[in-house]
Amino acid sequence: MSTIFITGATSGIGRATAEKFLREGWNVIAAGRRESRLRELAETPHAGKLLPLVLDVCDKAAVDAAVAGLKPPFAPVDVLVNNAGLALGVAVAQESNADDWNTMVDTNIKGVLHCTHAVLPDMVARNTGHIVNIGSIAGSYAYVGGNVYGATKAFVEQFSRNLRCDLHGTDVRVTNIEPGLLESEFTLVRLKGNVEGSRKLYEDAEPLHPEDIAECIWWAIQRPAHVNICRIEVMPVCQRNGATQVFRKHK
Ligand code: NDP
Ligand code: 8X3
Repeated sequence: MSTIFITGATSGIGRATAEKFLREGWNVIAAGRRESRLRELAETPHAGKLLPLVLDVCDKAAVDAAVAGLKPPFAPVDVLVNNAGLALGVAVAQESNADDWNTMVDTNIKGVLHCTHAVLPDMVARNTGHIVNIGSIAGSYAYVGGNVYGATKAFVEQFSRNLRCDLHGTDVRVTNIEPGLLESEFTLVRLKGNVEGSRKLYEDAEPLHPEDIAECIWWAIQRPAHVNICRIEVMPVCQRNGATQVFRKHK
């Protein structure tokens, strides 16, 4: 395997993964909407094997055209990392913004579908390949304000399971990695630019770093060809799952 297509490579986990695979000598297709960030990535060491790709994963026609237009050494795609994603807002469902819900569905669900649909037939035809999805612990554990974000990540896990069923009998592998608290631009995006709010979430804690997940991706891909790592749940030591909540009426 030598060519990896990473969505959301302009920041956080995606960028750390692009840098890791560039260091390891892979051909890296780094996709994201912010061209300036892709230019920055192109200036990092080992960037000789980088193909920066301005791409919105919500745009199916653009995804199809981008994949169809790939040429060696950036084709065929050996590994797809469906990492692009976001949470928007922390409001409870009954007070949420419907546009935010739609954007999360379009990005975290439809974006994963568009990219997977574009690369999968060729992987099956070559009988090799690896789809790595980035889910979240929010797909398994409910929390207040997690409503649609968590539900999109539950979709990612079930889609990963169903993909493995459909691919049974081929050598194409599917892995879902589910991080917990991780410091990146994720919270800045979720809080719509509230720098102080983002800082507070990570304050006095030791969250995961994007590089921790890049290492998980690398490890899952490097297993022998007969081994499929199905699911990896990763949390920082400072984070634990809460118990179910009991709301008590104040008398
Ligand atoms: P960042 O905000 O740092 O990175 C998100 C990336 O997604 C950016 O590169 C952004 O690029 C890209 N992106 C967003 N929307 C689109 C789009 N429509 N088309 C293409 N790219 C898009 O966050 P993280 O690195 O933390 O998040 C990466 C993934 O990890 C997400 O799926 C997130 O849900 C998941 N995750 C994050 C956790 C955390 O605590 N941080 C924990 C668990 C999972 P651009 O804006 O340039 O398009
Ligand atoms: C991000 C993790 O717990 O903030 O996927 O939803 S959490």
